[in-house]
Amino acid sequence: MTASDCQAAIPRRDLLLQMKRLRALEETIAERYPEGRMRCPVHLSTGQEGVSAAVGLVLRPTDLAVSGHRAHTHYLAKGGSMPRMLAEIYGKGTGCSRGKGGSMHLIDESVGFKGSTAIVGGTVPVGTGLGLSIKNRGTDQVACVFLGDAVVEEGVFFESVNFAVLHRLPVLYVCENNLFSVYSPLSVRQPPGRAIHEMVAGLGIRTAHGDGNDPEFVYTTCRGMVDGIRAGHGPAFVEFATYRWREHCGPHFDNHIGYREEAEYLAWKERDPLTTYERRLLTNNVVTDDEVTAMNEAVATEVHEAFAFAEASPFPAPETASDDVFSRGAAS
Ligand SMILES: Cc1ncc(C[n+]2csc(CCOP(=O)(O)OP(=O)(O)O)c2C)c(N)n1
Repeated sequence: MTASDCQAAIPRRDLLLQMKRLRALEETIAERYPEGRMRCPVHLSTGQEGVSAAVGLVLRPTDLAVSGHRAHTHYLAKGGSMPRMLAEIYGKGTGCSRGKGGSMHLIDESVGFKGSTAIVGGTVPVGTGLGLSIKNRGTDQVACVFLGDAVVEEGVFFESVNFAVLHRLPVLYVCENNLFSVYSPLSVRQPPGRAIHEMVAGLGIRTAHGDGNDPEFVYTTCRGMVDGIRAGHGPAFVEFATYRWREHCGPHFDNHIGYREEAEYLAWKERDPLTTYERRLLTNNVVTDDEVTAMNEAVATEVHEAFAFAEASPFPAPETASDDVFSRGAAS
């Protein structure tokens, strides 16, 4: 494949459309959260959509993925159902986890989204194990592990990546470095001058890094890594710089509380992955104004219908409270 073939293969309109879907959904959740009907904590990804949209378009429907607490956009980008995700956040029985998981525990095996959990780093060994099962079954699937920068501060991350390298597992680790773990910047968590991708490269894994707000960069980087994984070259770790706009958990903005500067947020907002990419595609005549308008309308309708579905769905029946719930304990 020549460089120009590769350029031509970038699904530019899909990248834009997908980012619009993710943005509209997250922002509508933020807008409607105060209504009090979404009764679980929400960790929104507004500002970080470039990574999810691009990785989702690189992965195939048959590939597998896991994520953490900030999972909405990963789930949707992997092909998850917007109505069923919203129903989950509303605690309804039609939710993707039947109303028992909430925002942080999304799962949909029909699209290969094998789960998300609030335990930081908790799904890294799960995704690595998925890679082992793929290898044992001999398919050309890839297991994708979405993680935040704080995950590389968990011991299980290193054990898992070491195992993946040792066994050449088909795993893509996607690190969205948004600079913060809740209110703690990287500067109080890592020594000066340390780059996450450099530290992880020490484990012998192929790495790449760069601008997570440039969806084409994320797409081509991950495309190259995933092609290599499918060709049997073993796992890869990619780190993308990005920024969460809203508070760590919840629908509000919290720059005023002092853990980060308003100016830093505004600088990242200038580099909004969605509006900058839309401008770029318009300028380069990849899309027209009319097409953008049509996309906006389609997305608004999709989000509206997803909320209507979630609102209209019933809560799980009380007698199903113990269904699909597993616990370990002494047999009675
Ligand atoms: C094992 C564990 N330690 C601490 C927490 C509390 N906690 C929840 S989210 C979070 C920060 C995670 O940061 P990162 O992984 O970078 O993702 P981000 O929230 O920035 O998207 C922490 C420390 C937790 N849930 N699990």
